[in-house]
Amino acid sequence: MNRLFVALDLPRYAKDSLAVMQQGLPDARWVDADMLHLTLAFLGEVDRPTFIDAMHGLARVETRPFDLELQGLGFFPNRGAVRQLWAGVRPEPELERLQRRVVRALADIDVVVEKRRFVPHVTLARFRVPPPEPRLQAFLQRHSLFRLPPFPVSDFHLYSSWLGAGAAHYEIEASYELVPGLEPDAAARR
Ligand code: 2AM
Repeated sequence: MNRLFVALDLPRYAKDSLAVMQQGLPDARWVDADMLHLTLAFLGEVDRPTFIDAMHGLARVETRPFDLELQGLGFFPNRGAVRQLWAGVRPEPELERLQRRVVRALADIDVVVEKRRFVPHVTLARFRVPPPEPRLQAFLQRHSLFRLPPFPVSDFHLYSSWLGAGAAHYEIEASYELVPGLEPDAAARR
């Protein structure tokens, strides 16, 4: 069995800029800078034939390259004890379209991913014990203006995830180019 997910990788400067923020919250399990990514779909544990089907199915996803801008911070859940801290994304229709097509391509091979609304984010830290409220507020205030220059997204990846004793380790299994020059109207119909 393989634990799989589909995600965007981030350029080096974005990972490095996010890593600068990864301090100042007690009991945070910070995601290793090299592992930072934006998840489009989580497949979970799948068997080998499904893995192969997913690899081929994702190759049929067609969307145009786009620019992505990371901005703002948020938490999951947004009410109650904080479990996850993340960097947000400026709304980008092409990203939403890509995510829908990835989910559809997976549905075509009978892989059903979570039905929850897509909230694009880059997880920075997870918490077993939520940080004290004043520390959280101080952290938010310090980074209230967080925003990175946009960067081009020209591909997405199928990742496998290895949960060891320490932090999770992710590996790219397959990569898929986004296709420039797709007619906006034709793209919108799909
Ligand atoms: P995250 O982006 O919110 O951290 C590998 O675990 C990736 O798949 C992580 O980026 C994680 O989300 C995402 N993911 C989505 N749903 C998940 C789930 N139910 N269990 C574990 N990871 C999930």
